[in-house]
Amino acid sequence: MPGNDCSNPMPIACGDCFPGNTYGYTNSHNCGYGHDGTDRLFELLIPYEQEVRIVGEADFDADWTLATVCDPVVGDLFCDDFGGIQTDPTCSSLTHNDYGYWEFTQVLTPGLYYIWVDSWAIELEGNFVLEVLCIDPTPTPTSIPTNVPTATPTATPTDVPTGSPSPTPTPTPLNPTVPATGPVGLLLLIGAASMMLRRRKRD
Ligand SMILES: [Ca+2]
Ligand SMILES: [Ca+2]
Ligand SMILES: [Ca+2]
Repeated sequence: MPGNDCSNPMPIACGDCFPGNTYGYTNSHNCGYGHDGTDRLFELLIPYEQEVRIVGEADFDADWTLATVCDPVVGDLFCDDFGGIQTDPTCSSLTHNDYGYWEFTQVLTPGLYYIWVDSWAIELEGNFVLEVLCIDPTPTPTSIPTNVPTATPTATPTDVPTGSPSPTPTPTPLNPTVPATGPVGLLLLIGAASMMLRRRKRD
């Protein structure tokens, strides 16, 4: 019978939501607390380190085991009657037994893990749902170096004209017919003109 004991565990993977039952299974495992009844075994492969959340519920008094080895008595990560915060698996429509649920979250290193859906007493069987959710580790943010000097843009050389420079234009005199007088010359002209006027008055 697939998943009855360590000779034939049933694979379950991250993201799986598995509805099943324990009818017809035998008692192959008891890690020490409850676990006296029939049980069903799943094998979970964790390919790389991630946070794994396992949610289970059953309509009978199911007990739960998570172990790093497949063994009739080992439940080194979890071995209990029920545990965690009761949560409905996403694919479940069961009404859970008050002692038949399990919620477990832990970061697991890569490897094979074994989940037993067990039962409290030998005569207990029933329906269960087991769901495995895995969350990839948050990437560690690479430290952003502060004060990174901004690269100074290299000056793009402008095109230097190769032709001969244009000749500097000769400034054109404003009024070439009038000789440059300057302030002194202007005073002399005024003086000469006034003298002529005076002479004319005398004549
Ligand atoms: Ca058992
Ligand atoms: Ca079994
Ligand atoms: Ca239980």
